[in-house]
Amino acid sequence: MITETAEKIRSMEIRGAGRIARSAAAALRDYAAEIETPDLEGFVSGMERAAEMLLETRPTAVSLPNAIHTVMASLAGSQTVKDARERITRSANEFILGSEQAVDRIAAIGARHIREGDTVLTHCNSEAALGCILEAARSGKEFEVFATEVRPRNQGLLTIHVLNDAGVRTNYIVDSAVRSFMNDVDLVVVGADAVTVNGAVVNKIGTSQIALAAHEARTPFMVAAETYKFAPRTLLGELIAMEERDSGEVLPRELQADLPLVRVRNPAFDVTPAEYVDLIVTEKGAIPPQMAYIIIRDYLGWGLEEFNREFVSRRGEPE
Ligand code: RI2
Repeated sequence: MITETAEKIRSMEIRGAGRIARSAAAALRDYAAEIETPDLEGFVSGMERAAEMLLETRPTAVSLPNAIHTVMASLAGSQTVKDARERITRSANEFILGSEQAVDRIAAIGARHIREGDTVLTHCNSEAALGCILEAARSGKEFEVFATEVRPRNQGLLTIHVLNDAGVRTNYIVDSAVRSFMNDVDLVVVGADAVTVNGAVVNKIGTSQIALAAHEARTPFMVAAETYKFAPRTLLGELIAMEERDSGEVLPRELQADLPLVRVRNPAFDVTPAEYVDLIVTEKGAIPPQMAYIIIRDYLGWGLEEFNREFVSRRGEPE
């Protein structure tokens, strides 16, 4: 079960930062129910191995470690295997429900920023970003969307199907056409895989170019991100690992074989600095990117004490 979910996340059969977080929480819960061991120690080490396996699948979306650590933290203080199992189940279910509610809340808040007659551009296939667009459509507003193709995995195809089914008029463009249309766009809405303490947004490759084009055209750039996509460890100077996927996704390996001097690169994400982001819509409200630390402190529990504890545990006591 764990190996199956891990493989689906790695191969992107399960994808999207929120979805992978929820499916990891569900996999831990289901694994906890099936581990057969009479002693707590065996149970905990089995769960730790499972957590490790899920953590290794994809490195960038912070929602994944945040979900796994939340569920695993519930094991602290458990007395028996039964108790531990119940804690994992409760915590995983709470995470999944909280995540679904967060996406709904973000949709409600984000939709207000889409106005009647607007042209909205989105990139990739973000549940949180699309939620805002779909909610605006549900509320009866008439507007138009530009959706990018999103090479090399073409997640834009998923997006245009959803928009079409929801009755939203949509233009489908190749990634490189963004700047040509930017002057017609009133608002860019994208999701996030991670948000750092200084408000930088990590999202699907191409996002930062779109942000640059939006900045140049003075088009507002809005990010839809649940609080569990904020990365507390960036407080310690930790960088978000950028996934580079198999080059065969960009150019079939057979074709690469004829081009010995060509190295095909396939970074899956990029970083948009805070200065290109106008608004981050979270389930707790919309914030400017400069307020990212408030989310990390107030909702992810990383205040001064936690920072110092973690800092000392890495570097040792100061002299
Ligand atoms: P939600 C996706 O990553 C995209 O980068 C998308 O913008 C982001 O996760 C957030 O998606 P991938 O799994 O959580 O397609 O909003 O690599 O669905």
